[in-house]
Amino acid sequence: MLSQSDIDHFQLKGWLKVRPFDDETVKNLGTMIEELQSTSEDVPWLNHYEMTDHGPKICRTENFIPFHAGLRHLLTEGTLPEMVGDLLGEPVYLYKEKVNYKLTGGAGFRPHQDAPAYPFIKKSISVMIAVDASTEENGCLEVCDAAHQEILPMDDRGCIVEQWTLQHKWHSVEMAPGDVLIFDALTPHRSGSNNSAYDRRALFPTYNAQSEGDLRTAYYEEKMRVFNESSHGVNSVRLSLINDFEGKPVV
Ligand SMILES: O=C(O)CCC(=O)C(=O)O
Repeated sequence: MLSQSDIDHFQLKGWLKVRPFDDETVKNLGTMIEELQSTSEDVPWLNHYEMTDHGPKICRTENFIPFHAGLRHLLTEGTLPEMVGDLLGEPVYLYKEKVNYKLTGGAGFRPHQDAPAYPFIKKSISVMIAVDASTEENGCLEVCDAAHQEILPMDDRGCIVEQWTLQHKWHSVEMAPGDVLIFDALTPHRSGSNNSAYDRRALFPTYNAQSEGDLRTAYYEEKMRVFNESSHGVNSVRLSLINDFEGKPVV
């Protein structure tokens, strides 16, 4: 499915942008994300909210594949897990899944690697599937090339220390709806806030090697255990086991 030059690009740079889906699949993706977004009351999955200059907004939905057959199919069968398996060198399990909405006025994410936020696994790969166009103006992802060999020095939020961030070159990865960015859990990335009039919704599944086990349930149990025991403080919205999100809480 991926060419050798795709695999070489991923191994060298720590990320790869591809466009594997037909128009129908991209259209269905938009419809499925609308379904998640518009069901806000009494949902069996996990929704998170942030306060923006335009009022409270949903910022993330996660742990939804047990309840949505279409998204379960997209994330666990066929193209996506096969491509990620080609890059990881063996078949993969879905480790976790989330939608980051970044609606107009939504906040960005500090420079970080995903690996410190992912217990139980040594190696994982995340995927960003653009639902809306993702641009510099509405807070697209920015990455550092070829810096995915090790865990980098972190601050007390679990984010990459400022000194490293300032000394390395970051570049934007703009995406059209349906574009797919695959990146190593050690690839440094960050994103700005959405300063445009257009939402920037994206679906992010993360996969681990099957040889490490099927750990999705264990991941969400651990995440909820930690969330119930501690917080990032009253001024933060807690989305992750690290404190990378810059959004303000809804009070
Ligand atoms: O959605 C974004 O802009 C960045 C997402 C991200 O880095 C994360 O959720 O860890």
